Amino acid sequence: MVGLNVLKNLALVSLGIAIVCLGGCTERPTKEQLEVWRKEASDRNNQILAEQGQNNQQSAWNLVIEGETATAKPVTLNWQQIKDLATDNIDTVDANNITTPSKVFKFTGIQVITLLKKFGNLKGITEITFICFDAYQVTVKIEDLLNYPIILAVAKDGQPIAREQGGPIYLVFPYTRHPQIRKEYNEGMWAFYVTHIIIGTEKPKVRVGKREFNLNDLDQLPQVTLTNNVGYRAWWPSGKVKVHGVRVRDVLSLAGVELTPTASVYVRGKPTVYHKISDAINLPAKLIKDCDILLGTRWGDDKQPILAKMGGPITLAFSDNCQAKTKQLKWVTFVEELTIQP
Ligand SMILES: Nc1nc2c(c(=O)[nH]1)N[C@H]1C(S)=C(S)[C@@H](COP(=O)(O)O)O[C@H]1N2
Ligand SMILES: [Mo]
Repeated sequence: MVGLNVLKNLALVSLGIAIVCLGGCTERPTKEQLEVWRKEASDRNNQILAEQGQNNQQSAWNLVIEGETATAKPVTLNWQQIKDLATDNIDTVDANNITTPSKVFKFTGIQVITLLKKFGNLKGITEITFICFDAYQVTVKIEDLLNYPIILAVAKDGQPIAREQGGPIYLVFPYTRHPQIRKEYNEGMWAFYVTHIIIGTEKPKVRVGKREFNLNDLDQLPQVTLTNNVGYRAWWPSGKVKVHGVRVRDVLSLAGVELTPTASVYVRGKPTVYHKISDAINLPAKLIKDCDILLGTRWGDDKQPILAKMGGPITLAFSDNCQAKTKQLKWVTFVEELTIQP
């Protein structure tokens, strides 16, 4: 899976080169230019491979617990702390084991409800969202976490869980003992490489340099609505939806940032993948100037908050007015910060 991502990214790098010249180039690139591009692609490739190496280190894995009612600061558990808490066992089939679907494994991990009670406050909360390394996310009802031993597993039959089997932290549902939960939680809910647990939905907040803006601050800026298909897989209704929010351009002005023509803005969301150079969403100054790129804060006709199960409270959204230029870019979930690259 990770290997495939690398290939996809590499493919995009070379595609990028091709696309640049399809419509726009009047002259063919020089040999020197081609060599520069080749070197850029190769450097980037090496960087991606180095990062993959780091990410595969189970001992470097953290689990963050935060949200609406989490303790004042997010809790970050390191691998040792996670292992010390992993004392719950459940015997179940593995929904993603296609070759031997009825084989029962012993999964060892931490019951989610135990973690939540220890590090959070569940008052008024109905849902918990799990964010994965690759920006995949799933949401589970508190009620079900209370009724069934749903665990974050770190071992399978006594062995660490391999990355391609969902490790190092894999969300496991007790299918064998409670087959009825299959209906609500299918194999797609078995989240691989979990990195964050979000209790309810956080309050909207975005940092730009030393400034931090809350929803009230963002609401002072011109409000924009776009109607579009959502650029990622999560709970959203299918088809076109309204996303309301503010332009990245206006948020930068509010922070007093003036972009030079060669600058770009890196949109940092919670999922780890957006912190990796290979998948980081980096918006060139020209794109920010020419296109409506939004920090979405509400959605739908009645301007509902964007819940965690939808990647909220703040999500990056591209308007159709720049479709050709932004088609390759992913919407970013759980946006927390804009950083400027001069
Ligand atoms: N982190 C992460 N977990 C995930 C997914 C994913 O893309 N990322 N896909 C889900 C889905 S839809 C299924 S069917 C199973 C198996 O996904 P795979 O076929 O992409 O391996 O994992 C689930 N868990
Ligand atoms: Mo799936």
